Amino acid sequence: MNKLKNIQITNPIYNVDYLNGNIKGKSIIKSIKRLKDLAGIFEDNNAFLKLKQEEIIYSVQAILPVDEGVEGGLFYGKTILEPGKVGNEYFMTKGHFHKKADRAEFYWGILGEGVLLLMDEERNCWAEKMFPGSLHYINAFIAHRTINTGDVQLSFGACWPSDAGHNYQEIIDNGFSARLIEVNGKPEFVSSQK
Ligand code: S6P
Ligand code: ZN
Repeated sequence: MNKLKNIQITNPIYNVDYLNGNIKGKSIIKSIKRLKDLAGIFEDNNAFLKLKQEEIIYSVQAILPVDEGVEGGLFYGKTILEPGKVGNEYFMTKGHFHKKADRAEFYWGILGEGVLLLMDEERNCWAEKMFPGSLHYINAFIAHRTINTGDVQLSFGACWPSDAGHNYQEIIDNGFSARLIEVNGKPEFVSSQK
């Protein structure tokens, strides 16, 4: 047996804190969405305007090991979505199709409880429950949005192809065809024109 002294065992470039999903390591990017960045996505605009526009609704940490748009790489992210409502509609992410619409994605629940709202290109919606340990395969051509239905932060992880990109415009223009609102303390879907 020949000893291979030139192969070192090094520490990984990235680490994940398994208690809260926080990512640690080189060049991790962070983006924040405040209420004012979500204008037009909630149904009740009067209720929207009464809330503090600077309030942080969600933040995303992400590892982008290759440039956005490069084919063959993967991105890894963690989102924290605050609890709260605009009128009776739960706080939610903007939601998107992928720009390269044939790209899929994984989500997994880390902390809190919520709902993953999914919609196909014919605007049919369905939803999956999110909780610590839930795992969600988001197929290609499916729009995805997360909704915090709990009283504490909803944290979840995501992994998606580096060339997927984001098509937010379709959702800004037409929304999802369903909205999740609180009725008698419980989440209920209602139809949405936008
Ligand atoms: C990226 C992945 C997530 C979301 C994040 C915020 O493909 O789906 O990291 O970007 O949860 O949601 P949104 O809809 O504002 O991008
Ligand atoms: Zn996505």
